[in-house]
Amino acid sequence: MSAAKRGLQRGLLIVAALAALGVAGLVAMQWLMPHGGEQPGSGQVSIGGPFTLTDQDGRTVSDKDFAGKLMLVYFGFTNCPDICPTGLQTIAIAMDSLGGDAARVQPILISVDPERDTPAVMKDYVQAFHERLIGLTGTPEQIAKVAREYRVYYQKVPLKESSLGYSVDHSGFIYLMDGQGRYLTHFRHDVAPDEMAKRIRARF
Ligand SMILES: [Cu+2]
Repeated sequence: MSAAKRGLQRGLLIVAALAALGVAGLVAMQWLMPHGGEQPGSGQVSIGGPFTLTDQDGRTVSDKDFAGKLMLVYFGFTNCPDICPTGLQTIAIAMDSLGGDAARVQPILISVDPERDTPAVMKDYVQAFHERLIGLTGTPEQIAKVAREYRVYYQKVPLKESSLGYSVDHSGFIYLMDGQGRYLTHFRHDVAPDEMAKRIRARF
């Protein structure tokens, strides 16, 4: 094989490898950062889906129970040190600033730590943030299913030095879904409350 041909072949291999990396990167980005999928059915990765879980009073609830309301869906867990409290505080302030229109929005916390977050534990927790906040938990399988639908990453992490035993790493987006449970937009957990309220209002 001539040196020129070998050079060309190596060049093609590098191009192919870069293309593969690019595709893998895009897939990873879509998984971790569900950006741009503003219009349902636009060909973007779909976010959300039906769920059946247990609320903080032990009742079985499904996405259908919230039909007609905008759902503000956040995944977290009650032992979360800072990310969840920040996000939930923001949701609470945004809800209050919506005034009477807050009735058109259902904020929901879904636990990514179903082993520890029983309905009773969830009840104490959600009540501390807002009277309208609903806390949902379920079997590990139910939680895995809804997390998959919402493209939420979560992973147990052992904590050697803590009596808690483990923590749960999780992605921190807050999803806004329409009255039929379809994805509208999402917020970072550190979004300003007035920004959140403004963007919710724009969807009424
Ligand atoms: Cu958290």
